Amino acid sequence: MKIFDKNEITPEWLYMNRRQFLKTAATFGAGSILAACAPGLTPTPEEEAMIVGETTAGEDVLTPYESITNYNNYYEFSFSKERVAPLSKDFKTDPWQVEIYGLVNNPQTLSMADILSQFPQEERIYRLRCVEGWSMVIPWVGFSLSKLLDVVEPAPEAKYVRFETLADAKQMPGLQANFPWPYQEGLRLDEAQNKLATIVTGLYNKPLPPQDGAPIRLVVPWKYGFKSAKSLIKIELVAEQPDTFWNTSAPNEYGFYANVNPDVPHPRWFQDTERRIGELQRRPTLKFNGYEEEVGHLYEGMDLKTNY
Ligand SMILES: Nc1nc2c(c(=O)[nH]1)N[C@H]1C(S)=C(S)[C@@H](COP(=O)(O)O)O[C@H]1N2
Ligand SMILES: [Mo]
Repeated sequence: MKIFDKNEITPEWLYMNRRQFLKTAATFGAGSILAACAPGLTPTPEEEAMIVGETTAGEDVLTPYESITNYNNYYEFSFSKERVAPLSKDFKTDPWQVEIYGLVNNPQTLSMADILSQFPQEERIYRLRCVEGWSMVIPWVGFSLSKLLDVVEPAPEAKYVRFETLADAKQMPGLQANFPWPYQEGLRLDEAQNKLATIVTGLYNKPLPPQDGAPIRLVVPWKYGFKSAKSLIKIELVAEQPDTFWNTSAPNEYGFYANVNPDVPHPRWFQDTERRIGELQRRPTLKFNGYEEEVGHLYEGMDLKTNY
């Protein structure tokens, strides 16, 4: 499967010394650096060891592949993070189609081959902050959701985007639990059009493994991890704020916006600090997960305590 195109390397990369890049990306995360991707730009095991060795609290370093792929929230498979990888290893991701429809002028049903050939894929290193209080730094491969929205041309009445993910009881033992399946998420249209909202197809320069949402998922780096819906099958443009899985399951605990916010505690735990996977000490949680510069304007004038 072709996921990368050598021609997609962004120019900054070409001039940046490889080690310097890895360090910079590791230190600043990537609101600032949308790292382009090319074969060979993923750290070698040796380089990875080096980066991990440089970890000091407060810095961002890439979370190892092993941790990203063995500590997963994916309730369709299991509620236990360690059980998701083994239970999903035979998950069938081919053939796969994503339907993009609703209040649009040009609806599309795209296969993975269509998506990979029509949208240039790039590496994007983002922090992922789960509402449970842990975080990772993940080198995703993907492209801005806005590119997909441009193709379908949202109609003027479209105000929100609804994301629906696969619910296949034959493959997903977790569906036996009494929850409002399928897993659904939503974004306001302008949030969905922000360039940080990413459609992800890969991880560490490899196709996305099942436990991380193969073959295609959403990643919204400034919101709690549950907004980043895995294994997408439908993207619908709608007029009203859509129901979401968590909002329906526990409305007082999970709001629609779910922006990372150290000042708004979850009813059952604080949100002002987090534990970066691989580190022992907690670190302060940053507003909008550190991406305020890129997304803060979307919420001007809104009370973020009531719109949690
Ligand atoms: N379909 C689906 N998507 C999902 C979830 C899920 O249970 N089902 N869990 C969410 C939560 S709570 C988090 S923290 C992230 C975890 O992504 P990761 O396992 O790739 O780190 O996926 C999100 N996307
Ligand atoms: Mo989460």
